[in-house]
Amino acid sequence: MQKHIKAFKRDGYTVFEGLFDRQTIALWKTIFDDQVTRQPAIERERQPEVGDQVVLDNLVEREPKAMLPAVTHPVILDFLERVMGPFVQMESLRMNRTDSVSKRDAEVAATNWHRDGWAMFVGQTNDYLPPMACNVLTYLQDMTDEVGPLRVLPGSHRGALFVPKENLRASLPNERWVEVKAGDTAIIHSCILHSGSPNTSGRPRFFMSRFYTKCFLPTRDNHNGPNVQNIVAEAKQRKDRRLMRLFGVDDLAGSRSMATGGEPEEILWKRWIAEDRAVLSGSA
Ligand SMILES: O=C(O)CCC(=O)C(=O)O
Repeated sequence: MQKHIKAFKRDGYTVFEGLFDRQTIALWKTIFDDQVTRQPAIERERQPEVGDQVVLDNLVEREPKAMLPAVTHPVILDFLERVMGPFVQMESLRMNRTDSVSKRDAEVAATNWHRDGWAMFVGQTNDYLPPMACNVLTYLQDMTDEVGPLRVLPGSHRGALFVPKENLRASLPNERWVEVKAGDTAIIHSCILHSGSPNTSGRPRFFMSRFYTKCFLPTRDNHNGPNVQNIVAEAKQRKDRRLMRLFGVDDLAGSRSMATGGEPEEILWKRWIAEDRAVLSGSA
């Protein structure tokens, strides 16, 4: 864990290898194919030069049994609590399918350099600041050059690096390609500059994104549906604060946010994480 935290603070991202197995990946693809026939996809502009995208959201509500484990994986949550404190909420769970384009049509190197939501304080300091949000990206196929790897600018979560409009689809000096295998999971600080790459593999390019924010921020996924509310009700019964918080229920967020006068945040975070664990095991 320590090596991931070090890499994340230094580079703005880290990769956990082999977090999800081939069977799970196959299940997610089946769910995508099924859900795409049942729910309207999020509207995306056509992008013939990088491949059209279909994006599905609200997937925990739609497929709770299969999707909850994708969101609650303990390695992911343990890591996020270390870098965000025990304030981790699932803001949205999205699956994305990008069509393949011919190499001739793929006129750009990058799909779009950007920072993710809640990229606060960029340009104000060169120091590392804890994220308000993290994007957890699991790719559903090996990310070869043809499939179109995730590109990142390591270190751009600190400092004042901005990409001029004319370069938003260019290959940039200092970019790094995150070459992961199916089931590997990249966790990125929402302030890091990153982009996908066009898919020229001849097959669809799939990834799952879970966007986690501090639990007092608004969400794009709707957590008020019956399935998510059942998860919350069961979590309340078990006093599983971490699970309740994932869907925005945290009675302690207010008082904890006001307790930072006496000790550095990270020390308080460790204590609160231990408190939450003790409450959970005490309720067994
Ligand atoms: O397509 C990718 O690999 C990157 C996805 C991305 O940029 C995002 O989810 O914000």
